[in-house]
Amino acid sequence: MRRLAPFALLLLCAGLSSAQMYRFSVNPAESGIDGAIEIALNLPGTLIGNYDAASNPTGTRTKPGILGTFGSTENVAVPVTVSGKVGGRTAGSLRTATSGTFVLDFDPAGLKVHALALELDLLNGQALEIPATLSLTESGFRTRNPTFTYLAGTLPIPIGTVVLSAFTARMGTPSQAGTMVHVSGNQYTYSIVVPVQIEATARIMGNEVQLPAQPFDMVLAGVVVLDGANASLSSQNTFTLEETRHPNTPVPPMAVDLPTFGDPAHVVMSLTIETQTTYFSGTATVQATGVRETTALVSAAVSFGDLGAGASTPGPVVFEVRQAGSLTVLYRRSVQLGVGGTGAFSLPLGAYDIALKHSHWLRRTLPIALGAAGANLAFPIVNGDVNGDNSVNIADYLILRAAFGSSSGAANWVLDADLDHSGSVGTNDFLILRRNFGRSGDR
Ligand SMILES: [Ca+2]
Ligand SMILES: [Ca+2]
Repeated sequence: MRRLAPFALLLLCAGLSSAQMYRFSVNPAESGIDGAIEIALNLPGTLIGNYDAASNPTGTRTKPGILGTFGSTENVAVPVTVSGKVGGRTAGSLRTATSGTFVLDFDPAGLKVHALALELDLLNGQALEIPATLSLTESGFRTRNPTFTYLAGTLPIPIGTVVLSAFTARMGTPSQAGTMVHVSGNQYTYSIVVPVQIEATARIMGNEVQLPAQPFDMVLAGVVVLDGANASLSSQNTFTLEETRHPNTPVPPMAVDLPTFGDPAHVVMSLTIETQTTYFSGTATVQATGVRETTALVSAAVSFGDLGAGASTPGPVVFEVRQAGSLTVLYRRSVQLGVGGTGAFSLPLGAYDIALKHSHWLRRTLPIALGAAGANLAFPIVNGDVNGDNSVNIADYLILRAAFGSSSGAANWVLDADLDHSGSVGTNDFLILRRNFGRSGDR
């Protein structure tokens, strides 16, 4: 067996050396979205006059109800609901240029492609004005400075347009492998699904509102030419996203002027995004050029602390590749470890911190300076973090205690309380937790 080892290693290297990693830059002149976006929102909350006895004594005051007294310093919050739509569903109403970068790792021999990083500015630095209609539903209230009575009902908020000031797609979790098909020469067709978070910031009447991130499976599919040091890639696909979420995210207080018969009433709204329905549809076109990265192999040996002797290797595990000395994640590599907890992945040469946090083990973060010769990393990881918050403490103990004696299928079974992967939660799991009690993982 020993004599086979160098040969096996050679095969491993041969297999991996066919990987070709390119960093692509999107050409905004030829890339963009042609489609439509509509964000429908329902935001319950309150409004209150901007009066302040000390700093704004002549400000607007508010009080719920249309009858009764209104003291000379009274300023009472009024329950309201703001609802409406930003944008619309007319095809072609959204036309944007896209810029950004992404890294793809091609394996022309295995006909597989992985996405390592993706960061797109879907507006290419331009703010986008989108028509918006918002209305305010209330059950009757009065104002002073100016004096006005709003009868129960719905009134339009004079908002005009919303400015989409940021609209980005950023890769989150690692992508599954995509596919490649050889066409001719160094030309391939390819297709890969990249899980991204879409983030949007809207400026509504001068107030910046960060909308809750929307997960989206972005498809890159088209033709790629891998030409040694350089690559060129095209992608075109149609997509439709329609999803309703209930983020219950509070919005920072917004100053709004409400119409009266005379001067407007100056109020501050405190709202929560209760319901957000996003419709995003169209054709996305990407033209990008790539520069080949010089890569080397990172070999990792993960020792899962206190894993039972008969248990199989957990995984796949996700290595977070961070900028050296920072928490900024550059890549996430999902690796199915072999027997004994070893695995390998390629990275561009450079300095990084590599972090591993797997289920109920604590995070371990190791610095590497990756040169052409590659690097070997040993990850001994500490067991006992039942709830996955990167510390072993009383919270983990309480979950383990509630699951004590259970096995898979039982009502009180908790998978991550089975610290030794024996199939049940028992004394040995308790001893592991006790031994590591009080420990925390790396950042
Ligand atoms: Ca914990
Ligand atoms: Ca167990």
